[in-house]
Amino acid sequence: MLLTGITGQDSSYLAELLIEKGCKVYGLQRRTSTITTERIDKLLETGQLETFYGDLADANSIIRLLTKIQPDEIYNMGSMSHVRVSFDVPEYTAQVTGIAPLRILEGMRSLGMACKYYQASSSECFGISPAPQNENTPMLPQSPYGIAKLFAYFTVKAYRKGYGFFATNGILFNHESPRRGETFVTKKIVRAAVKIKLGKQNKVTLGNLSAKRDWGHAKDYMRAVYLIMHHAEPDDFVVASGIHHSVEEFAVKVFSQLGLNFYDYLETSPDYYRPNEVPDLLGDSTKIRNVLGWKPTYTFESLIDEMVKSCWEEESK
Ligand code: NAP
Ligand code: F7E
Repeated sequence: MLLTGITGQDSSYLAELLIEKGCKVYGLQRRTSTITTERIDKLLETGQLETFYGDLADANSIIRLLTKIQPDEIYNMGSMSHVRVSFDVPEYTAQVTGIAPLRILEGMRSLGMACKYYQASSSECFGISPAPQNENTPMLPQSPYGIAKLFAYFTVKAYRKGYGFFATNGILFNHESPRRGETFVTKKIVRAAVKIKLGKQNKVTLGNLSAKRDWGHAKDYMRAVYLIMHHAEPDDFVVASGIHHSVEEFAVKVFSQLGLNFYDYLETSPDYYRPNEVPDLLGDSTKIRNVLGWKPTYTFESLIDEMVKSCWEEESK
């Protein structure tokens, strides 16, 4: 198995799941000036996960890795995954999030590889399409990130239809965990609330509080990814909880869990608004529930509970 984005939130859970199932996992890791393997250090120690340097922007490094590993399955989890930042680096986002999947699929085609391919597609592609969104909802992306993911999504469909590839899309709605990157809104709010409670921080500065998101847990969503890749047919599936909340509701809940009034600590800044916002993402995951029998085990409340507890342990050490 080859996972790109091996140092990210999702790949860390997916690698754990694949290793539990007895697979040997290889990861593509990019070079960074600081160490980024915190989420996978335990797996690296076991020897069941091995990483190689490469970059999604570098076709030769991808081809070399495909040739060396000859994977049965490729999970393309790597990307420039921050929607707000994609407005600052749109061309880079197009390269890494949009064109890299094409690089991998073309690599497979050139090398005559018959391996399965999973593409980490995103609900951000639905953009301003009215909620709820499912596999048949028109995609109207609003950000360079969403547009890049749209390119990748349709590339996968074209390679499946045109060349008979076992190429799949998981259209995942927002999924979080204690391992979520620090600059995504859920983790930012949890970290701030915990630090405020411990007297280490005075306020939290946020952008648009009215946007609604359908938040689930990354662990549940990686089970869905596994099921998608082990279904008899390659297909596309929406993965979502089916419940949405506003950013404000999320923050009020986190702060009140710690006995704090969110509004006493809130500051807003235009820095955290986006040129275009996606106002309401709410997934209809009927297809994956019926066809693959997937359902989430975490609720909105248990997700928050786990994130707050884990952050509290880290901050109160
Ligand atoms: P993440 O934590 O931000 O991880 C992204 C990974 O991609 C990191 O390992 C990162 O490496 C790597 N990466 C970035 N640029 C790269 C490059 N040029 N070459 C090689 N690797 C590169 O994201 P995630 O939450 O795990 O999400 C996994 C995938 O699902 C992403 O494709 C994301 O766009 C997509 N997705 C996420 C969600 C969600 O809610 N989490 C929802 C839908 C779709 P560094 O550690 O070095 O930065
Ligand atoms: O923003 C609002 C912001 O950055 C959620 C990625 O995993 O999910 C994620 O993208 C909402 C937006 O996630 C702040 O305007 C307010 O409406 O946590 P986020 P996202 O943009 O939905 C999709 C499905 C992906 O595919 C992506 O990879 O929260 N918001 N104030 C804020 N957002 C951030 N980051 N920071 C704020 O201060």
